[in-house]
Amino acid sequence: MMTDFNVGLTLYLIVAYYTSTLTCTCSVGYLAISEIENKIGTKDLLNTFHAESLSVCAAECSNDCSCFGYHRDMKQCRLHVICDKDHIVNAEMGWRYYRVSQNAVDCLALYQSGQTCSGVYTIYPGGIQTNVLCNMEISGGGWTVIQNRFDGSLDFNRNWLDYKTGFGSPNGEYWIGNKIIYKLTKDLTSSLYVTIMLTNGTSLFQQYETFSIANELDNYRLYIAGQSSGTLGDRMTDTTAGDNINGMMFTTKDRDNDRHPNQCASEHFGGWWYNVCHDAYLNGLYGSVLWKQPWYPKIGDGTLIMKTVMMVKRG
Ligand SMILES: [Ca+2]
Ligand SMILES: [Ca+2]
Repeated sequence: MMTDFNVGLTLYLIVAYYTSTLTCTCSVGYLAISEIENKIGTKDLLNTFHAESLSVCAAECSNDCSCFGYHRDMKQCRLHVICDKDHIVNAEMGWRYYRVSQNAVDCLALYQSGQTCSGVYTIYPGGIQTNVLCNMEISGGGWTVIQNRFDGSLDFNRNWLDYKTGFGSPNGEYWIGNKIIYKLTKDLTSSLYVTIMLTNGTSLFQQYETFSIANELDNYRLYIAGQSSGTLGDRMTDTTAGDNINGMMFTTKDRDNDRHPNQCASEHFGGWWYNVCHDAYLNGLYGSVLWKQPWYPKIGDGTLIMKTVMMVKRG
């Protein structure tokens, strides 16, 4: 019999295991600004105080603070609004400056500010605060995960409002929300990276050079262009006229925007950019034969799929 303590301990060990396997040798949220080393300045200085370590100093840099100086020998911390050659001007040995990432628009912005570990982050696409999973490893890193499924614990047979605003959690399965996908991709430079891991362990992918969706007035219409490459093969656009989902509006069980005389979302149990209906579809019934043609003909139904991920990155 397992006691509560043992359950707790087991959970702790699982968490510890995953935490340790996810640990990588990368910076933890601040990037050194090499051009202003060994200098000090009082312009736009917010605060100065004793800090036992660099990370203690960094943790105090929030709100108006975008960067900080730290002196390792004196254990002094200086929080600034701006750290550049115009602000930090007087010579004083031992100071190093670091920029923290704040209000990043997406995972690429985080990656470029030095956040090179995959994990859950807060981003602000179009100013909307959103917690997301960032993949900082695949194909150069900086990918914002917009769809993540791996155990079927989350119901994807949702209505328009759910698909619009998003559902699930970045710590588990989720759909980021069409209004967020619109914000993330509206500059028309984003790529889409699709991963499907099969139940037999095989991992397949497809990358699309340009991926974006319209705003809600145009029902989040899908726009795909440019090159496509990968081991899945392009089945979003390279298929029969009635299965090509490029240019299609989004459809949910309560909002029929597809080209089928009936309703694709009701027949396929999930929201998507249906035509009449599709050969590529990632929001079906997890683990079920009723998830038809997830990536047809390579993947015939949902029983073959362990995991799917969709993620985007600005070009
Ligand atoms: Ca219809
Ligand atoms: Ca089909």
